[in-house]
Amino acid sequence: MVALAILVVALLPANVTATNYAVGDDSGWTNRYDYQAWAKNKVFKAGDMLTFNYPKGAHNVFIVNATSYADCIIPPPSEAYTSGHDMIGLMVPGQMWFICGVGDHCAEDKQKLAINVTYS
Ligand SMILES: [Cu+2]
Repeated sequence: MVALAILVVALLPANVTATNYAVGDDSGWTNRYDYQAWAKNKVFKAGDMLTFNYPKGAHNVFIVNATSYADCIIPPPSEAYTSGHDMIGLMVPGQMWFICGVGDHCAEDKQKLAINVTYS
Protein backbone atom coordinates (compact mmCIF):
# COMPACT_ATOMS: atom_id res chain seq x y z
CA MET A 1 0.00 0.00 0.00
CA VAL A 2 2.78 2.45 0.83
CA ALA A 3 4.60 1.73 -2.40
CA LEU A 4 1.38 2.14 -4.34
CA ALA A 5 0.66 5.50 -2.72
CA ILE A 6 4.12 6.73 -3.58
CA LEU A 7 3.77 5.51 -7.14
CA VAL A 8 0.45 7.25 -7.63
CA VAL A 9 1.79 10.50 -6.25
CA ALA A 10 4.76 10.24 -8.59
CA LEU A 11 2.35 10.02 -11.50
CA LEU A 12 0.34 13.08 -10.54
CA PRO A 13 0.89 16.23 -12.57
CA ALA A 14 3.84 18.20 -11.33
CA ASN A 15 2.97 20.06 -8.15
CA VAL A 16 6.03 22.12 -7.40
CA THR A 17 4.73 23.10 -4.00
CA ALA A 18 3.83 19.58 -2.83
CA THR A 19 4.35 19.17 0.88
CA ASN A 20 5.01 16.07 2.94
CA TYR A 21 3.43 16.61 6.36
CA ALA A 22 4.66 14.62 9.35
CA VAL A 23 1.41 14.00 11.20
CA GLY A 24 1.75 15.32 14.75
CA ASP A 25 5.15 16.79 13.87
CA ASP A 26 7.72 15.48 16.36
CA SER A 27 5.03 13.78 18.44
CA GLY A 28 4.17 11.50 15.55
CA TRP A 29 1.07 9.31 15.44
CA THR A 30 0.23 8.57 19.06
CA ASN A 31 -2.38 8.56 21.80
CA ARG A 32 -3.96 11.64 23.30
CA TYR A 33 -2.63 14.15 20.83
CA ASP A 34 -4.94 16.80 19.41
CA TYR A 35 -4.72 16.08 15.68
CA GLN A 36 -7.50 18.51 14.85
CA ALA A 37 -5.46 21.28 16.42
CA TRP A 38 -2.46 20.09 14.42
CA ALA A 39 -4.44 20.18 11.17
CA LYS A 40 -6.35 23.34 11.90
CA ASN A 41 -4.18 25.96 10.22
CA LYS A 42 -2.75 23.76 7.48
CA VAL A 43 -3.91 23.76 3.88
CA PHE A 44 -3.69 20.26 2.44
CA LYS A 45 -3.61 20.13 -1.33
CA ALA A 46 -4.05 17.28 -3.76
CA GLY A 47 -0.56 15.95 -4.41
CA ASP A 48 0.61 16.56 -0.85
CA MET A 49 1.48 13.64 1.38
CA LEU A 50 0.99 12.69 5.01
CA THR A 51 3.58 10.64 6.85
CA PHE A 52 2.44 8.79 9.97
CA ASN A 53 5.45 8.04 12.21
CA TYR A 54 5.14 5.63 15.15
CA PRO A 55 6.94 2.60 16.61
CA LYS A 56 6.00 -0.30 14.36
CA GLY A 57 3.39 -2.43 16.11
CA ALA A 58 2.35 0.26 18.58
CA HIS A 59 -0.18 1.83 16.22
CA ASN A 60 -1.45 1.55 12.69
CA VAL A 61 -3.30 3.72 10.20
CA PHE A 62 -6.59 3.15 8.43
CA ILE A 63 -8.17 5.42 5.86
CA VAL A 64 -11.86 5.42 6.70
CA ASN A 65 -15.12 7.18 5.90
CA ALA A 66 -16.93 9.74 8.01
CA THR A 67 -19.02 7.18 9.85
CA SER A 68 -16.09 4.96 10.74
CA TYR A 69 -14.19 8.03 11.85
CA ALA A 70 -17.00 9.21 14.09
CA ASP A 71 -17.78 5.80 15.57
CA CYS A 72 -14.26 4.30 15.48
CA ILE A 73 -15.32 1.36 13.34
CA ILE A 74 -12.07 -0.48 12.61
CA PRO A 75 -11.76 -1.89 9.04
CA PRO A 76 -10.31 -5.36 8.31
CA PRO A 77 -6.62 -5.69 9.28
CA SER A 78 -5.68 -6.20 5.64
CA GLU A 79 -6.48 -2.53 5.00
CA ALA A 80 -4.09 -1.22 7.64
CA TYR A 81 -0.88 0.67 7.09
CA THR A 82 1.56 -0.80 9.59
CA SER A 83 5.12 0.19 8.63
CA GLY A 84 5.60 2.82 11.33
CA HIS A 85 6.52 5.28 8.61
CA ASP A 86 3.42 5.28 6.46
CA MET A 87 3.37 7.78 3.62
CA ILE A 88 -0.11 8.37 2.27
CA GLY A 89 -0.66 10.54 -0.76
CA LEU A 90 -3.57 12.95 -0.81
CA MET A 91 -4.85 12.08 -4.25
CA VAL A 92 -8.05 14.00 -4.72
CA PRO A 93 -9.76 17.00 -3.19
CA GLY A 94 -12.30 16.32 -0.46
CA GLN A 95 -12.53 15.07 3.08
CA MET A 96 -10.20 12.35 4.32
CA TRP A 97 -10.37 10.52 7.63
CA PHE A 98 -7.69 8.48 9.39
CA ILE A 99 -7.87 6.39 12.55
CA CYS A 100 -5.65 4.07 14.53
CA GLY A 101 -7.06 0.55 14.76
CA VAL A 102 -4.98 -0.69 17.68
CA GLY A 103 -6.89 -1.34 20.91
CA ASP A 104 -9.16 1.51 21.89
CA HIS A 105 -6.80 4.18 20.60
CA CYS A 106 -9.44 5.71 18.37
CA ALA A 107 -12.35 5.65 20.79
CA GLU A 108 -10.52 6.20 24.07
CA ASP A 109 -7.44 8.14 23.08
CA LYS A 110 -8.83 10.13 20.17
CA GLN A 111 -6.11 8.89 17.82
CA LYS A 112 -7.90 10.11 14.73
CA LEU A 113 -7.39 12.77 12.11
CA ALA A 114 -9.82 14.42 9.71
CA ILE A 115 -8.61 16.75 7.00
CA ASN A 116 -9.95 18.59 3.99
CA VAL A 117 -7.90 18.29 0.81
CA THR A 118 -8.17 21.22 -1.59
CA TYR A 119 -7.26 21.52 -5.24
CA SER A 120 -3.56 22.06 -5.73
CU1 LIG B 1 -2.77 3.74 18.08
